[in-house]
Amino acid sequence: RLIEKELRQAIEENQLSLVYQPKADMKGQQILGLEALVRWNHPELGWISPGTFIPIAEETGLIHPLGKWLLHSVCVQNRSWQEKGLPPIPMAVNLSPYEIRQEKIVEHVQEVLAETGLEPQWLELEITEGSLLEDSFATLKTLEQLKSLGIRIAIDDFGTGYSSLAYINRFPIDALKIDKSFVDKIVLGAKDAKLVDAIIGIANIMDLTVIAEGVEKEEQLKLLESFGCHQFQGYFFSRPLPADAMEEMLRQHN
Ligand code: G
Ligand code: G
Ligand code: MN
Ligand code: NA
Repeated sequence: RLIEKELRQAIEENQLSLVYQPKADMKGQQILGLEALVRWNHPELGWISPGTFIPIAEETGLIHPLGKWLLHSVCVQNRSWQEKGLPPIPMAVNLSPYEIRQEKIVEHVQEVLAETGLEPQWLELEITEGSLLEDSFATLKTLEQLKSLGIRIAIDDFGTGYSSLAYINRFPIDALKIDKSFVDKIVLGAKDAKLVDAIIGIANIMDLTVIAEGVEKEEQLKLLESFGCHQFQGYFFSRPLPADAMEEMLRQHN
């Protein structure tokens, strides 16, 4: 397929770039982490959304070289900001379920950490709730090995799948990210708000960091704060930004 060839070329010819979205404390004063998100600027077609090309990368196996490039780039960027004297913060990379199921993933992460010299505590992997469902024994073993490298693991999009609290107990998780679709529905008194309140309560008991995604309004933030949520991401604080703009923001906030 044409798009497959183009994507292969994009990976080789550096048409892919990264943007970074901050995770802030509930007062919106401090940046406590970043999530890296991939972007593709095609020379003729312009910007292509990861929602379009990630599934193609997954189908064609290109997700593996793409994922390796992503991990490497994020670790290099984080290392570079630390060397410039910015306060160290964890940076998260989204891991496709296809990457978790690949046997060599632990080796790859280990290699990238060694190559870049980034301390593992500053790398976080976001995995979707859905990827815990399939072949969950193998996934459990992989996550345990990744965890033993010293990196952080977050469950992404929590609330879109089975939202099983059993995952929290079973898998070596540091953080839970409450999906935007949930955040959108929380208004005072709504049933969904009560559910989010309860999830945050349990996550707190389990000593997990809870991060709300896609926060766009102050009312959502206030409600989430009252539920005991720790951090948030969303346009209300900042859109994802290219590295130079993100660096500027880090200097101002931290
Ligand atoms: O950044 P944006 O909202 O356009 O992303 C759309 C979708 O693509 C989201 O589901 C997001 O998780 C996914 N995505 C964005 N960047 C990456 C990435 O670097 N790796 C993977 N596997 N998925 C990504
Ligand atoms: O699947 P994942 O959670 O990794 O995807 C995150 C996506 O959500 C990113 O593509 C990012 O651009 C998008 N996003 C982040 N904050 C907001 C927000 O406040 N509103 C909307 N509509 N999208 C957001
Ligand atoms: Mn994510
Ligand atoms: Na999400």
